[in-house]
Parts: sequence; structure tokens; C-alpha cells
Amino acid sequence: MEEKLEALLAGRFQKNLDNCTKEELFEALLLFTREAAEKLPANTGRKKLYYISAEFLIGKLLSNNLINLGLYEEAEKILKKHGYELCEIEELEAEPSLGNGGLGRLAACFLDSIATLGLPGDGIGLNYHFGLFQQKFQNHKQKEVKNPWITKESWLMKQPDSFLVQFKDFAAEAVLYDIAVPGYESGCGRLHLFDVKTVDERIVPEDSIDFDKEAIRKNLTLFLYPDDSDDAGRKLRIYQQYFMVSSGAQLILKECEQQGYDLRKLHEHVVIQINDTHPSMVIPELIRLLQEKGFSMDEAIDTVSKTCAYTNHTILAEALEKWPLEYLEEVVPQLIPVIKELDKKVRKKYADESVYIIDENERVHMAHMDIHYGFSVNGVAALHTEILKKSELKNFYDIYPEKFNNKTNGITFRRWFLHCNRQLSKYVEDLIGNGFKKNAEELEKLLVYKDDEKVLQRLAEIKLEKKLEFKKFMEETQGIEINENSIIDVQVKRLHEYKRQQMNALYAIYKYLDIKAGNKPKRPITMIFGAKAAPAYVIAKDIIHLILCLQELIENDPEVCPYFRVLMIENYNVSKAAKVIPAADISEQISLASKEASGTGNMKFMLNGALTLGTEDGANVEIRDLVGEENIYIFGKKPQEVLDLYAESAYCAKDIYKKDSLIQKLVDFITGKELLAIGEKESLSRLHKELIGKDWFMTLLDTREYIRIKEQVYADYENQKEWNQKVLINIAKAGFFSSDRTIAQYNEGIWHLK
Ligand code: 26V
Repeated sequence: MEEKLEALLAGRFQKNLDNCTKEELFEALLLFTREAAEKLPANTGRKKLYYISAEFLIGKLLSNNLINLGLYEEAEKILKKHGYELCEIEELEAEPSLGNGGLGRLAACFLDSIATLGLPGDGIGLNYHFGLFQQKFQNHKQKEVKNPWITKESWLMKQPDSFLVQFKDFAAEAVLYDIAVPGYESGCGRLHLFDVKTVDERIVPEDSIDFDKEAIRKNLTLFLYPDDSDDAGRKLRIYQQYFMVSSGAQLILKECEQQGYDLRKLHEHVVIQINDTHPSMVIPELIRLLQEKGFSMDEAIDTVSKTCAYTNHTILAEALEKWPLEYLEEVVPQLIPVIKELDKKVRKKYADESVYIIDENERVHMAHMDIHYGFSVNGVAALHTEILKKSELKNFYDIYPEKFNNKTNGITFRRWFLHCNRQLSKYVEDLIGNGFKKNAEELEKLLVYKDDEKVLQRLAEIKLEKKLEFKKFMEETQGIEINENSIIDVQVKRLHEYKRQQMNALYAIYKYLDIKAGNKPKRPITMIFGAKAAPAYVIAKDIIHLILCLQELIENDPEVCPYFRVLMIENYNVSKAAKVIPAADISEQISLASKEASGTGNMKFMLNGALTLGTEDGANVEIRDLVGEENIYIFGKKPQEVLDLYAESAYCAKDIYKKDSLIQKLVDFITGKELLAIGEKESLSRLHKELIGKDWFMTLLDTREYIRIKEQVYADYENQKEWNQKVLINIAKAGFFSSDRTIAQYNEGIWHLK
């Protein structure tokens, strides 16, 4: 490797390992690693998976690719010899933020596991030139700035393929870039990212994310849309989605024909996993393309139905895509006859209006199309799948019980353990050997050390080391000096009311007032938030404003800040996750029960030795079942109670506010004189009003119990032996949440690849 790096540096920059800049070294490493990945044999077989998704939140790739290629240690050694630290060089990589949050990150973890398990499978998505906006804090508010990531040399490898995608009023040429996905000590998969040939990044001004919407035809792949776009944004999403699925479908058929397979047996050679409803138009598009190749409508429908499988990632009604037929007519009229035929067949068979594809308001329900014309429907955690079957999709489950199945989410341990926590994973290896790297459930071997004081002590030391690293990072990036001896209590995830960051903020107010009243905590507490709000989601931005105002208030209060601080990480993203998660003691997973389909952050924290403080929601339930009640902190109303409250419209925030003087005090603090002196009245009053007048996600319902249990968690931390035992048990039981297990189950139950 050393000679190759020297050769690259000489060839490109006339430099060597002793006199190059860090930037030059990074580029040499990138080129070296890209080539090594490209050279890996592709995983092959007689049937291939296409994981089609509007988002692949891959994050930085250098270190992870080196790990998977088995080259990390060697690279580290060579760099050290010449006076560099690999972990400093990896900082120079621009982060591809090609996803909003959990859904996109899951797709990235899945690609890693598919390649690692040797399964023939590729991702299909879009090459957004600007990933999710970059977040800046200004006047205690979120400001969005464009987020370019494509540099001259990158992981993208231009492919010769190009496809024509026809819209009503223009045609776009789709070009293809691939990113190699090396498996861990295994073969290679690919991420295919389609791009519009004519994209011009210069039409977006430097300091914003606005641009001329008229120019969109030439620039369909300019932006990843945040998950709450307005009407204009919604139409753009249809363009993007069709661009992705049409070029994707053409690629799939082309690869199939190149292999010499009979398209009439498509389902024996191809399986398409539809990641949420963003790629659902692939169903009518494939039917249309097969008709062009001589299939009758019925034959095409039958073949496609045996090829496509759908994953549902949310039960939030507002997140389930329903496109006005009119919009589709304006963008992709060629799909309308197919969609109408699909709907007609459903209407002929079933009297129940709730399962129609086109509803009475002429809106096309994308999920309904997937369920009728796919062969599998899965949820992403046990509880989530049960809710789909029993309530959200009950009418479909009654028709097709055999299609429904659960695949509990997982995370890749290469990134979320081996890479982000080398100290811990090395120590684990010393204790139980390296079998866990290939079979994560071997982590259970750690359980024999449950009473070993030395081991428990070492776990605590590693946590302290990770806190010190995080401290250094926060000092360098935000000028904030955290106390490494404090309890680090973390809530990092997209900002959404159902995730209830606002409840955590109410706790912060509680604690602030309690300390002001003279009750100092036994040990300092650092509460950390990290969250982006969708730019048009007003209340979410108000919640960020509240948290930043609280931060300002407390940082300037010498009576409080030695004991208790509230800090917000700016521009929370994948690489920042990898820094804060290993430093955390407490993992906040406090969504309103039934609303978080799974969560995957919860798994990352557990694996890195943080204890979960959470509601009975998503995968938290499975974490509890694995570690036992004693090793997790679960609180709040249960999923069924919440579903009943919605069904009976029985929740009234104002009643709680009126009856409970503590809650009233905390909520009123939002518009009290302390915060108004710092923040903006309009924003804080709007949030105050929302919490009392609406509170759709029932914050006030669980606030009291939340305060009680959080106090309990902080008190329990003082018994370090018991705390570290719980930590050890959590790490030992985390093996189930490896995405290798998830992918093995997808293959067993849905894909049948090998
Ligand atoms: C989308 C939208 C769009 C409209 C406005 C509100 C809203 C709220 C949420 C969403 C999310 C859609 C799908 C999604 O990202 N689901 C996430 O998928 C993860 C991977 O399965 C899972 O761990 C998270 O619990 C789930 O929220």
C-alpha cells in the first residue's frame, strides 16, 4: 500500500508521503481505496436484489471502506510512520448527506450487510448534488445552507450507461454513477446513483437553499427534498421519483436481458425491494415497459407482482404518500392507464373503499398499490408490524395475511462499533475473541464478565476516553467545553413533534428551576441535543429555538451551569453521530408510544454502552425484551392506550395543563421573562399555544412520569458497579440488532437469493 500511495502522490502532485498536504494525502487514500474496492469480485448469483430507495445516507466512506477491505490497520501504520493520524485525515472527507434520517441510514447499513453476506444485490437511487441542507445556528435559530459534497475526485464512478426518461413536456437523459460497496472481508456490491446530465450546481446561491424552480427540468437531481415539502416541492418530488424508477427499471431489464434471462421469468432472477413509497411508481413503470416488450397488461401485472416487495416505515398518516391523479397526469401521463387498470382490478374484487388505489378525491395511494401488487409487505420492528396488521393496514391484512411479515431493523457494526468505538471493540475482542465481527450474537459471551469488577472498571474507563474525545471535538467545532465527569444524556435524531424533543426541553426547565431553588444534583449533568428540522416545519423550528434559548440562559447562569447544561450540536449528521453516541451514558428514545416505527439510534447507543430511557415504542420494546426490565428505563403510556386516545379523540392537553400546577409552571416558563429576554416572542408563544391548545403528540400526557424516571436514572448512575453491569448486559445483548441479522432474514423470508 505504501508504494501505491507514494506513486499516487508523485503522479498527481509531484509529492511524497513526507512532504504532501493532508488534502493531498486524503485524495491519494481515496483513489487507492476506491480502486481496491472496484477490484473486489462482485457478489453474483442467478437471482439479484435491487434495493430501490430515494435515500441512501451513506456518510463518509474512507474509514469504513478501509475497514471492510481489511486495510485500516495498515493504512493507520503507514500514516503514523510519516507523522499523520488517519482519524485526522478522514475528517477532510465531505459528507454525502443523501438522506433525511433513519430511513436513508437504514438503506446504507443494508448495502453494507448485503455485500458482507455475499448476496448479489445493488442499491438504486439518485445522485443529489446537494444533500440534506447544512444547519447553522444564528440568533438561536436554525438557518439552512446548501450542502455540496461532490468534489473533483470522489467515490462516484461514471458509468457508460444512459437512459431516456420521458415526462409529459420534456425528456431527461439519465446518466449513471456507481459507488462500490465493499463487504466486510467479502465481495462487493454497488450503489447506482442516477443523475440528470444537465445539472448545474451554480444556480444555487452560496448562502441559502433557494433557487429558480423554473430551472428544475434541467436540475431534477440538484436537491434531496426534506420530508415535508410544500405543494410546489411535492410536484418536484414526483419528477424525481419517476426519474429514479424509470431509469432504475430500464437498468434492471437491461441487466436481466444481458444475462440472457427470459423476461417472462423476471421474478426468478430479480427481486425489487421498495423502500417506503417513494419508489412505488416502479410498479406501473415496469408494467408499462414490459408491455412495450410485448407482454399483455395482465401478463405484465402478474410478472411485476411476483417481483416487487414493499417495506413500510411509518404509520404517521401525513407521511403516507397520496398523489393527486391530476399531478401524475401533468408529469407522467403514460402511467395513468396502468394505474387506472390496477385500481379497476381492485374495485372489481373488493367492495371495501378503504383498499382502493384511487380514492374518491382522485388521489393515488402509493402504499395501496404496493400492497396489492407486491408479494410482501413488511414492517420494521415487531410492534410496528403488529400495529400495521391490527390497525393501520388491517383491511389489507384481512385480504392478504400471507403477505405481511416483520423484519426488525438493524445497524452495521462495522461503522457503529468497529469504527466509531475502536477502544471498546478492541477490548471486547480481547475478552471474547473476534468471532463477534462475523456473528454479532457472539457478543453474549461477554455475560460471563458481568460480575468481574476489573472488566466493569475498564468499560467505565473507555466511556471516559470517548467522552474526552467528544469534548475535544465540541471544543474544536463549536467552542463548547463539556465536563467529561458529568452524566452525558443525549437525544439526537430528526426534529419531529412525535419524537418529543419538547418533552425533554420541559425536563430541562424543571431541572433549571429545581437547581435555582437550591437543589444541586449529586453529579453534573450534560444534556445534549442534535436535530435538524425540515425548513417548512414551523413548530419543529420553534422547538429548536426553545432549546437554543435554554442553552443560552443556562450557559450564562453561574448558579446552574456548573451542575447542569443544555447543549445543542450544530448540523447533526452521520459523522457527528459517530462521535457523540460512544460518549453517551443515556440514550433518549421518548417518542409517543406507537409512533416511532423502529428507531435505529436506540440500537447504536445500546451497542456503545448507553442505557435507554424510552417509551414502549418501536424497537425499544425488543431491546427491553432482550436485556430485561432491570436494564432499561421504560416509562409512559402504552401503545394501545395511545391508539385508544386517538380513536376516541379523548386527549386534551389543556385539561392536564389546568389541573397540574407543575406542568403549568414548566409550560409557562417558555413564555416567561427569562426566555423572552433571549428569544423571539412570536416563536416561543406559538410553541406555548401549541402545547396547550393542541399537543397532537401528547407531550403533557407523559411529562410527569418522564421527570420521575429521569431523576431515578440519574440517581442510579451513582451506583457505578450496578450501572456498569447494566451497560455490559446492553452491549452483550446488542448482537440481535446487527443489520447482518436483518438482511439474513430479508433473504430467508423475502428475497431467496442463495
Ligand atoms: C415522513 C414525513 C413526511 C411528511 C411530514 C411528516 C413526516 C414524518 C415522518 C416521515 C418519515 C417517513 C419514513 C421514515 O423515515 N421512517 C423511519 O424509518 C426508520 C427506518 O425504518 C425507522 O427506524 C424510524 O422509526 C422511522 O421513522
